[in-house]
Amino acid sequence: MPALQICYHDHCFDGVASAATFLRFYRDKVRPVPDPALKGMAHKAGQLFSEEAFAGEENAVVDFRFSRDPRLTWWFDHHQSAFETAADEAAFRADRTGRKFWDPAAKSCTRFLARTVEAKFGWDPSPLRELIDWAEVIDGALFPNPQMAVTLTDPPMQLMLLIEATKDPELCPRLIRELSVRPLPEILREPWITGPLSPLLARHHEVVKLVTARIRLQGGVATYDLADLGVDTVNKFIAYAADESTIYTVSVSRGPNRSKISLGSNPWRQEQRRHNLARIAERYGGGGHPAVAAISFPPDQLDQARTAAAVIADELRS
Ligand SMILES: [Mn+2]
Repeated sequence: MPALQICYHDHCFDGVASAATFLRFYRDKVRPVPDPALKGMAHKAGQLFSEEAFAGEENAVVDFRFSRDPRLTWWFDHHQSAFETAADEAAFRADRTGRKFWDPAAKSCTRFLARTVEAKFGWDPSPLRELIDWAEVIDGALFPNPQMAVTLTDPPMQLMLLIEATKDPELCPRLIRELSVRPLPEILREPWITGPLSPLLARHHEVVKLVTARIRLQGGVATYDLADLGVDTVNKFIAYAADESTIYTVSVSRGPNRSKISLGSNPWRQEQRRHNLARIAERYGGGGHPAVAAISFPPDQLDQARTAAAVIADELRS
């Protein structure tokens, strides 16, 4: 049994950064575990936590949903849709361990976690400063303009792409271990990062062109369907870079494990957002944040996903 197991939001910069930050904190302030187990978690239709999710002596979940399982000992999240049921939320509210934390107003789980354990346990976040700051920028979409989020000229933005697009199951766990002990800029120069990045960057620039060509903008809502591409995650900002008058995006994609609707709102036009996207997604069993959310369908229910996407796009136009 591993002394510590960390479940984190997989293929997400904030999920990876939260896991690295938690690992550093845990070793600095709780106990120096040599070899934690790291488990990437994905949203999907149906049961999220398998039996192996809580296989450690201590089990942490970061940037991902709450679980009532008594084996869960640490939890940090900032998703509005953190609780699958009212009973889960009641269990969180009744928790007296002082080790489970939720702030749906936090821009990133990473900075929320860092400032929480700094205040409650006297942890020093300064060795991970760059990582924490970039997680806040990326997960909070605090970019100065949509071009920065689409051209990916900054190395940490390229790392975001690598984390989102990699098919190597060892890459995120390795990153978490390295980011917990070394500064971000140093890791960004490593060949095991720059090597796999170059084909992904080339592919990214192709996808940007392809998505831009497919976008249909109507009534402030950009819709596009990428189900034929077989990609689970596509850069969220392409539509805003393509036409800055876009207020919402509704896209359909299909990865190996799910068909997915992604809902977004223009970070540079939040004053025009009239809908809570997490609430809309929750009606279909999905979730997220007021400004960005997603709905997972079983992989064979692409038609249902497309129908629901059309209904939601109409609702956002009204
Ligand atoms: Mn997050």
